[in-house]
Amino acid sequence: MKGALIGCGFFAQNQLHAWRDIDGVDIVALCDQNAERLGQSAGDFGIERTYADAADMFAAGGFDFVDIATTAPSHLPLVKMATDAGVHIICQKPFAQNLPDARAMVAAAHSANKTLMVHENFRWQSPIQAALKAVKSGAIGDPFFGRFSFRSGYDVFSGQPYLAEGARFIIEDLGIHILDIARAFLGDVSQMSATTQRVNPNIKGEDVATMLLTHHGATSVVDCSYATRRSPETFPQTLLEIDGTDGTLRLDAGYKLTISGAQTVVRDVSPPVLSWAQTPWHNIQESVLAIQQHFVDCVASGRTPQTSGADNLQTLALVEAAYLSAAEGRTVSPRAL
Ligand code: NAD
Ligand code: 89Y
Repeated sequence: MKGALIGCGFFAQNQLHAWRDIDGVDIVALCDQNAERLGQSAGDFGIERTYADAADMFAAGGFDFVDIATTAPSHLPLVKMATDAGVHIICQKPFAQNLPDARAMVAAAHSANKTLMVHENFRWQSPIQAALKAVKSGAIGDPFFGRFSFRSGYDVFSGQPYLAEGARFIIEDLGIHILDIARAFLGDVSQMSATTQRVNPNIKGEDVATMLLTHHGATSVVDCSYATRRSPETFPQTLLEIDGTDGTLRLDAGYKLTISGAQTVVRDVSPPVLSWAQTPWHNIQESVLAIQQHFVDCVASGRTPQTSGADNLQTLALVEAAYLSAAEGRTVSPRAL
C-alpha cells in the first residue's frame, strides 16, 4: 500500500516512524508548505517526492492513501482533495473545528466510497486496551460509573506553541482523546455538563476542564488539566476508575492496572518503548503504530475503522457540548447539536 503524508511538523515524525514499521506500507510522497520541515523529513525518512502544494501532489498521484498530519483548519480542503483524487484517508484529531465541517468530510468520503479514519489514538494505548479488554470481558460486571482523568503540569507549549494561542485549548486538544476513551468504555452520551478554567495566565484558552457525562446505564466524570503540578508527573497517562456491578478496575499512575472482582489482580501494563520512541511520549508513540496498523488492516479488509470519521462525529459533538455547557452554565444534549 502506497501512502502520502501532508504536514511534516511536530507530531508527523511519529507517524512517519510508525509507517516505516508497518509491513507492506511505503510512504512515497510528502507535502508541507514549510520548505525546511519538508526537506528535513524527506531526508530523515528517505522520501524523494516532495511538494509544497497538496493539489500538485494529488495531481501527480501514485498513492492509495493520504495521512493528513496538519492542524484542524486545513482538514476540510485536504480531505476534499483526497476524496476527489479517490484515495483513502487517515486524518489527525481534532478532525474539524466545528461539526458542519466534520459532517462535510464524512459525506465526501462516503460519496467517494473511500475509508476515512480519524487518528484518534489514545484509545489505542496498550494500557487502555488492556483495561478495555478486561471491562468488555465482564471482569467487573456491568459498568455503572467511570472516571477518566488526565492531569499534568507538563509543558506541551514548547513542542506545540499553537496550543497557547487558540481561544480553545484543553478540551479541543486533549480532552477530545479522553472523551473518546469514555465513549470506548461506556458508549455514547446523552447529556453533558462542564466547567472550564484558565489557570495559566500565559495562554488564551482553558487549561482545566471538568465534565459530567450521562451514558446509557452509566455516569462518568472526564477531568483534564494542564495546570496540575504533582508528583509523580503522569504525562501522558490517562488514569481510570471504573465501577461495575461485580467489581472495580483502576488504572493508576505508573501503568498499574488493578482489577478487583472475585479476586484482586494487579498487573503492570506499561507500554513498550519502541526503538524510535522517547519517554514519557512512548505511550502515545506506541499507540500511533497501533492505530496506523488498524487503518491498514481495515483498508485491506474493507472493514470500518473503530474511529472512523462517522464515529468521530460523536466525539466531536462531546467537545462542542462541553464548550457550550461551560459557556452557558447548563446541561447540553450532544445529540441535539
Ligand atoms: P505542527 O504545526 O508542528 O505541524 C503541522 C505542519 O503542517 C506544519 O509544518 C505546517 O506547515 C503544515 N501544514 C499546515 N497546513 C498545510 C497545508 N494546507 N498543506 C501542507 N502543509 C500544511 O503541528 P503538530 O503539533 O504536528 O500537530 C498536527 C496535528 O496533530 C494537530 O491537529 C494536533 O492536534 C495533532 N496531534 C495529535 C497528537 C496525538 O496524540 N494524536 C499529538 C500531538 C499533535
Ligand atoms: O496535542 C496533544 C495530543 O493530541 O496529545 C497530547 C498533546 O500532544 C498535547 O496535549
